[in-house]
Amino acid sequence: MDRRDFFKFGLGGAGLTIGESLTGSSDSDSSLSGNHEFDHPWWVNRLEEPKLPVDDRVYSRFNSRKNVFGSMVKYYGMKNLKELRERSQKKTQRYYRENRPGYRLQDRALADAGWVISRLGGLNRGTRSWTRNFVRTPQQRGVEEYKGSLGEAAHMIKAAARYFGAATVGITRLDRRHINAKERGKRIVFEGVEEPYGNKEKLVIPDKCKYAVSMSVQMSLDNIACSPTALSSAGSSMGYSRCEFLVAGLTEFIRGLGYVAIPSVNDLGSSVAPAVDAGLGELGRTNRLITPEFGPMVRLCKVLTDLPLAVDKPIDFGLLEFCKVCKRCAEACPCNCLSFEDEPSFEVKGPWNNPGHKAWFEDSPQCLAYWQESTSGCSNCLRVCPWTKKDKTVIHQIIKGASAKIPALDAFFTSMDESFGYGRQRSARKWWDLNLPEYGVDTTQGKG
Ligand code: B12
Repeated sequence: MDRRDFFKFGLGGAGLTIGESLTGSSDSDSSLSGNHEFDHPWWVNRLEEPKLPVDDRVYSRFNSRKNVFGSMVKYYGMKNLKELRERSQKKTQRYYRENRPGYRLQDRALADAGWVISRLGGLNRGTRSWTRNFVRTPQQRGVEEYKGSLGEAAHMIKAAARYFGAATVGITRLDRRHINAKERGKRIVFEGVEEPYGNKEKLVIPDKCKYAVSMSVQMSLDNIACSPTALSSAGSSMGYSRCEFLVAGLTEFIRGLGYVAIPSVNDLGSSVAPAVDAGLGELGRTNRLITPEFGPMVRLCKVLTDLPLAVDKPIDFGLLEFCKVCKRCAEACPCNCLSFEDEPSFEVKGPWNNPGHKAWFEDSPQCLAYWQESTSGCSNCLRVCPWTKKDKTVIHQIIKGASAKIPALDAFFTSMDESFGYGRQRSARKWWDLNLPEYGVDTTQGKG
């Protein structure tokens, strides 16, 4: 039986029954009706607290120096690092000589070029400057700052975020513990000031910035499917450039309303934690966010603001239970860096993790070392995740809904997904012949 037949005669029939009964129950459940057009599919529940707990005695602000990029020499040793880089360079040259698909000049040039807009910004720099760029203030226009109810303001911000390229957007009260304590040698502090500012020692966030707008940007599945090659890296780099455009646009918009806005992509603090709080998704076995709409195929960014906004709640779509039995990301990891433990835990793998939150922590130095070994980065854990799906066929919606509501089916769905060949590496040579949509992503996906 092939995939089509299976859907037609097999689970398709059973699935429709499950789907109908689940859909039926959703109508009467007011907690699922959510807040207007940006809400998730019907099978997603809102919760008061994220499912994975935080230990308040331990969880605190992270020094970004401890992540793998900040402490390479410490985690690998100078000698190993040098050898790793030399090996990587030699391999890169060999791949050029072999004209190996996914590692040719055009593949690598695409991956590099994908960074083009991202490179215009950094922590309080360029497109991510903490001060107004060019937008005119209400004062300059001779009017008062924007005034709307919390709900109206949130509605407006979400519309603007979508317009600037967000796939999904959520709002949370800012948990300051998610903001790095230190970055690029500067302390990040909160002070009772009107405007954010920076000097040689510190970066200052005004106390009044109490909200975080968390946003996801889709990555091209056709690119990530080619992991681990330069074409999958192009999926990441393009995602970063689109995040850059998104946060730059949204911050200028908020400033134009007369409020403070601080843009952030990878800098400033965790992008994953506020996304969990704002209900964009759940933390998965990858130790990354998995969304109901796009699975793990999203990059994340955020904007901090003092514009008063209605906030969203965290979500539950059965992901935690799913990840407990699936483990495909861990199996597909070429450097064994992901956890195979059944349960997430407070126990960190090393100083590169921030203790005090429950997760499936990963061995990050192994992951980054493999980026060198592969010569082009890696996204295997994203490629194989059963939540990574391109189409929005009814059957996938039904399966996602069934998984959200009936965890006992998770193991079955995982094995079916694998036997149907989902998640296999695709041809990097053929990528160039695909008739891709804009930015390589289907922007109508996830809205069904
Ligand atoms: C440094 C970094 C890495 C390092 C590893 C992290 C480290 N410990 O050094 C390396 C380079 C290896 C890496 C690899 C990858 N990364 Co990375 N990485 C980052 C970065 C820049 C900083 C993260 C960090 O400081 N971690 C250190 C501490 C905080 O880690 P931790 O304690 O283990 O916590 C992790 C999670 O539990 C969560 N988190 C942190 N605090 C809290 C608190 C709570 C309460 C909760 C629930 C979660 C949570 O975020 C952390 C992610 O590392 C973030 C951007 C950002 N600002 O968030 C991107 C980011 C997390 N990475 C991302 C991705 C996609 C990847 C890769 C898949 C690569 C790729 N192809 O794009 C792999 C996945 C590897 C894996 N599955 O293990 C995305 C994740 C998007 C998503 N859907 O969640 C991010 C957000 C970048 C982005 N802009 O989109 N990454």
